[in-house]
Parts: sequence; C-alpha cells; structure tokens
Amino acid sequence: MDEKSRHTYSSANEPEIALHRKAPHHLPTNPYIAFKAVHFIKTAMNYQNILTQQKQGIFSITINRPEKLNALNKATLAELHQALHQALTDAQTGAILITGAGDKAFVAGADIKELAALQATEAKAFAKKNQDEVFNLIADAQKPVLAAVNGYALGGGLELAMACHFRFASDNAKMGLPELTLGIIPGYGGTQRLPALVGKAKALEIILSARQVDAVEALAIGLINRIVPAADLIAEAEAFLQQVLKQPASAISAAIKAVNATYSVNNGYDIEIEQFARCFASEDFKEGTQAFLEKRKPNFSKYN
Ligand code: CO8
Repeated sequence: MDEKSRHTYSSANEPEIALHRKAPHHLPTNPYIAFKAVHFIKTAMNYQNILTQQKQGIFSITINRPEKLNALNKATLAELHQALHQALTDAQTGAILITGAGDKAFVAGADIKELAALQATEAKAFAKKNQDEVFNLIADAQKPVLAAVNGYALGGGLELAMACHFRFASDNAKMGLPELTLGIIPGYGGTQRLPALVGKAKALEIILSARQVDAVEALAIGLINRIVPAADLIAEAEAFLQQVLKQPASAISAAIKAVNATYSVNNGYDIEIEQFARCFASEDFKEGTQAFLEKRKPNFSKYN
C-alpha cells in the first residue's frame, strides 16, 4: 500500500473507506458512508500540508512536505493547530499520533526561508503564537500524543517531537537542535524541554555543539522512549497507543496534568522567546540563514 492510500478514515464500527486527497472518485455509493466520506474528504482537502486519519480511537497527523523534509512553514503550523483542535475535540479520538511523510524526515525544522525574512518583533510574535497554538497545545493535551520520528527531527522538528508525551524513533532517525548554526537559538520550547528530558549538561552539549544524535544515543540519554525498525514504526506506535487507551480517559488526563505540573514552575519559555527574538537583530542570523539558502558554510563573527 502506498503512502497516501494508507490514510483512511474509519471509526470503531464503520468499514474503512479508502481516502485519497486528490481522488474524490473513490467515494463509496452507500449514502451514509458517502456522507461520512464527503465530510472527511472535505476536511482533508482543506489541508494542503498535512494528511489526517482517524482509526480506532487514534487520530494520525502526517506532515506532508517531503520535498522540503517536512519543514514547518506558516501554513503547515496553522493546519497542525487546526488538526490538533479537531482531534482534541473529537469524542471518537483517544490519542494522537504525529509523523512525517516520506522515509527521510520527521520534520527538518522551521522553514528557514520564512525565518530568514522575519524581523525581531515578528519573530517574537511568531514564536509565541506557535508555542501556544501548537507546541504547548500538544504538551498540555489531555489525550496522549506520540511522535513517530521517522528520520531527521531537527530544530523545530525535534521541538515538536519533544512537546509530545512519547517519542518512538526509527533506527535511522537523527535528532538535534542546529539553530545555533543559523545564528539563532531554539524558539519552540527546545531550551526548556531538552533539559527536562536529558538533563542540563547533555542539553547544553547538544544545543551548543549543534550536533546530531542518532537513535541509539537518543534512547540512552532519555530523549526517546523506543527505537523501532523503520518499517514497523507506525504499527508499533499504534499498538502502544492502543495499550494506553485501555486505561480510563479521566485517569489518563489526570496523570498527564500531574506529570506536566513538575515542568511548569518557571517562565523559561518566555525567556526563550525573548532570547530567540534578540538573535534576529544580529548579523550572524542574516549570515546563518543566507548561508543555508545559498548552500554554503556560514562565516560567523567570533568571540565578542
Ligand atoms: N527549512 C526550509 N527548507 C528546508 C529545511 C528547513 N528547515 N530543511 C531542508 N529543507 C529543504 C532544502 O532546502 C532542500 O530544498 P531544495 O531541494 O529546494 O534545495 C530540501 O529540503 C532537501 O534538503 P537537503 O537537500 O538539504 O537534504 P540533505 O539530505 O542534503 O540534508 C539536512 C538534510 C541535513 C536535514 C538538511 O536539509 C538541513 O540541514 N536542513 C536544515 C536543518 C535545520 O537547520 N533545522 C533548524 C531550522 S531553524 C528552527 O527549526 C527554529 C525553530 C524555532 C522557530 C521559531 C519560529 C519563530
């Protein structure tokens, strides 16, 4: 089965309906099923950058810009917000699974082309809006959210995975926060969530060196929950979520709230946004982002 036809709608007692974003002629003839399918296809067709499906209580969101390694541009973030809201308010959904399209990347970060055009004040507002509408929405979700990390999870991509309650990674996954190579710092919660997961020393090492961590190391330092062969990643993630969904929803939600409380005692996220925005006024930010877009090594200022 190919990547797109894997995305199907079904709920507990309904037959699965094959769904293709660009192939509405797949509509079934049964009027009830047709209504449900039309409703779903309409919703799905509103999304240009993500794919969604609801199956047996699990709402899956696939970020679908593989040609840009699923980088998070404004439109994708807006759709992610909308899909998360849909999943969180859907009575048939008990858990959420987020992954990336293709076999190369989960998400290779925020869209650097868009970032390069931002002024400091815009960067601050943009970071705050997306932290609230996507990253914190996931972290504070009262339904468990799992990131199936199927390749590169860099910058905003790793920050997205870290906002989730669980991370399962394929054996070829590579994770890191390379923002400093662009003259900025992580702006989607990475400076807060990475130390919470791996400790301060390891977090500073990963952020300041901007190096990539492979799946084996990520498991050893507590960054991910499990390594899974790439071909089995989604099935194993779904099986795990089904195991979680055997517990009562009220207790799941109470446990998430209680565990999250440990990490909400400071204003680190606001300080991250302040420091992130300050970077946008620097020459190093201009040089770092231009160098990426021109596919060359940056020439940064040093030691001052
Ligand atoms: N943004 C935009 N385009 C991207 C990105 C990205 N983050 N990553 C990859 N792409 C594009 C490439 O430009 C390329 O496009 P094209 O074919 O049009 O030239 C395509 O995806 C394929 O990428 P590569 O050719 O580079 O693939 P490689 O296999 O050679 O390299 C890498 C893969 C190593 C993942 C490489 O693409 C890379 O280094 N990507 C950038 C990683 C990065 O620096 N991520 C951090 C971005 S900054 C960030 O996430 C900040 C988060 C906080 C934001 C707060 C907002 C206000």
